[in-house]
Amino acid sequence: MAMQMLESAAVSRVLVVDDDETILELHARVLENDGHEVTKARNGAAALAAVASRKFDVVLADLDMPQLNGLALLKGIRGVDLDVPFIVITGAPSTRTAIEALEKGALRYLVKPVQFAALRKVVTDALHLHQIARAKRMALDLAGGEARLLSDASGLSARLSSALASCHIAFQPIVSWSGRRVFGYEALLRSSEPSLCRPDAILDAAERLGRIEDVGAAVRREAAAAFSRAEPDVDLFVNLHPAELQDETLYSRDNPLFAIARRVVLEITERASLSDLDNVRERVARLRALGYRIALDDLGAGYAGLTSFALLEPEVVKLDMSLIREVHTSGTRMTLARTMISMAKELGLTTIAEGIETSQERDALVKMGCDLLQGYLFCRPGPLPQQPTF
Ligand code: G
Ligand code: MN
Repeated sequence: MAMQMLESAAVSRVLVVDDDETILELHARVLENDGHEVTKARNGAAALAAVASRKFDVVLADLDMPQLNGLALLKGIRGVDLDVPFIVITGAPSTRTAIEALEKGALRYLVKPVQFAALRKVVTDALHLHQIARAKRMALDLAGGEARLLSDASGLSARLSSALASCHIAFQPIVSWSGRRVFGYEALLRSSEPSLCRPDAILDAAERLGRIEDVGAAVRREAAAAFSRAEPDVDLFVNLHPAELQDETLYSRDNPLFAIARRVVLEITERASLSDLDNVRERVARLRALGYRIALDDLGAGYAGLTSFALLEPEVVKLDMSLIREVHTSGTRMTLARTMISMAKELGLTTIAEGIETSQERDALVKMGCDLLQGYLFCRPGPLPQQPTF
């Protein structure tokens, strides 16, 4: 997208969608008289086809249409264009769907019969806002904030669906240093959707959309399928977002991980709060009864206090890589890591140190009594089978 294109709002292409032929012609005529280039679509499917073949500056769509209604159309359009302003026209202004359309990313809604002056003003305003949206995107592009490039809920939702459809699992070995062998693998979510390829971006989107359960289901499905290529005696470590504890399918025998539950350690991060979830202890007990073990992930990087220990009673703790980095030269980190490792041992917990990048970090941790190690020094996350270097 060239910068010059931003400055000229001269040629404006408007897509008008309505199943009512009379209104369609009327609205198109009004906008054409204002100099806009208008494309007419008589239903949602025709509108989607139009959007797929060319760019528009504004979409004006009826909300109540048979088959593909205005809301579904908005969602479809966000799959190909994240920024085009979408204006809905409704015959029933107070309906839930009109409000929902705004929540999903529609810019405005107009009530039938639409006053021509109002129609012309809304479209002109939308054209200006479209220029701003495009400029913002370029600015964000320059700044490199990929997660923020996603705009409204419909755009984000379309990208999340695409990310989950194209997701796969990368496996990173957790090694036993004394045994020079693989102890287990952490399953890490990856996706080929460019705007959402890192797990934190995917989770951020899923949190905003209330779709954490979709992410969990995809991870379990892909991890269980790919783990069949692992050695028979190693464990599988799977990250679990705390909100997934509310998802009944997690406890089901249809959970793809259920068949290997005794080999599965569910990692729950200390970074997210457990306090707004109900019955955490009871839910964790149900998971244990099914054979799963629990690891407290990112220890040392999340909430202070002992709530997570109290609620989860983990079998395993994973020291966050912020503590591991340069642990051999930083007196503070060394003291903290040593304390955590030896206290965990006293409590009968298994400790894993993650994010190890250098042999000095490795040697310092081994000396402190931590035998289970994970990090780029041994192996990058990737497809199975994996061959760490010792
Ligand atoms: O929060 P959690 O511990 O699940 O995150 C693990 C993440 O850390 C993964 O995305 C993985 O790719 C990354 N990772 C694994 N090993 C290393 C490492 O040695 N150094 C760094 N910087 N990142 C790592
Ligand atoms: Mn983890």
